[in-house]
Amino acid sequence: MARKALWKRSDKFAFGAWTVMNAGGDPFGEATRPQLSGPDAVRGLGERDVYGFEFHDNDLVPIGTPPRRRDAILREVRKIMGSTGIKATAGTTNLFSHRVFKDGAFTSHDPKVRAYAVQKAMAGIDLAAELGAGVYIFWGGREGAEVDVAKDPVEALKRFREAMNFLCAYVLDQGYKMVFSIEPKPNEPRSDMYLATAGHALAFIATLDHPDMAGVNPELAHVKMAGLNVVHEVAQPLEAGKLVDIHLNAQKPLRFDQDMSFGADNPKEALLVVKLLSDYGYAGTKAFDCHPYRTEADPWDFVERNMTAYKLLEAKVDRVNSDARLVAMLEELTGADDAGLGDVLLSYSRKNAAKLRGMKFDPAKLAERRLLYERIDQRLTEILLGAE
Ligand code: GCO
Ligand code: MN
Repeated sequence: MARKALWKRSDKFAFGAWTVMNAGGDPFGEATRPQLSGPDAVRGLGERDVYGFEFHDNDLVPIGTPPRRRDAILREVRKIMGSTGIKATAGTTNLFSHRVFKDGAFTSHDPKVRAYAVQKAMAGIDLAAELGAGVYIFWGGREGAEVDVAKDPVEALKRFREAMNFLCAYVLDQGYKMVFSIEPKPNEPRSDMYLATAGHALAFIATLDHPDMAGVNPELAHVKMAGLNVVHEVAQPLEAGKLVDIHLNAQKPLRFDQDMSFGADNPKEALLVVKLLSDYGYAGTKAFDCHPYRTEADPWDFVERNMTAYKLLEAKVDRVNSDARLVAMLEELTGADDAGLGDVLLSYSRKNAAKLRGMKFDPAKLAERRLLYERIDQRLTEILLGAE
């Protein structure tokens, strides 16, 4: 891309190393571009002023790597981090590729598989700590079912919780500065997965031994696969103080996991996600989890377009927030006259309840208030399309 880069490291963009390591293979066809190694992926991202990378244990250290080779890979990655300035922002465990996890990892029926999964996660956590990653992601890729009669979902959640509790205690015991992040997904690769949305994950986190140690990284494409609202999916953990990371991408609703670049499908929706993060001062990393089109020869245009899209949308958010017509319409909408209400709705007390009971309302009159949604939505569309 000839254009001057719009992003800076301080934007805190990250990419999964696996996004650029994706070589274009899909369930129907072979790879279409060369396979990058983990260190090469990190180097390529670092050279493009990306703030951070996220990684699975096996993106850097394949299963079965002897300890000396592992340490040599880590030295190489640290060197790349030093020379390019990129940081390791989040680690995670690959608990889905190996056939041992064909029926789940933490939720497998087989206690030996569960133990292997927890052992693998412990080693992944060590790796993440060694590289300085402050977030550790749990995406339950194989935690689900095709045959519900064969796996009790209550028991499965209990097993998931046992694993998370064990690993939280491990992190505390090691003295690592790390928070866990659950990444929800409704389906794919399993027919149905546990912890399908941010709401499921938040409810589950509240049941952990150390709920303060865990948050959520919603992924836009995941919730769209279920036909749900991406802005709401991000808002729920944000409002709960639990948004510890985010996976940005795009997806047409109700389809297979397309993992398209941020903004590629629905720019208005992408704009509203950026607006949410920016209006509420989200300070964590903004990670892109998608992959280049299979037709690409290398992943670098893909990397640049995702960050460029975010920055262009961010500039639009400033336009939206300072647009006099839009601001005036929103103020009219949200600044309803509450004279006489006082603090009656702020909290329950017998006094407030008595006051509320005695109030007179005229619902027909209240219903007369104009709600300029057509104009508001149109104004947003106009700003997005670059109209004056
Ligand atoms: C997917 C997921 C993964 C996870 C990754 C880290 O649908 O494949 O989004 O890419 O984000 O495994 O948890
Ligand atoms: Mn993801």
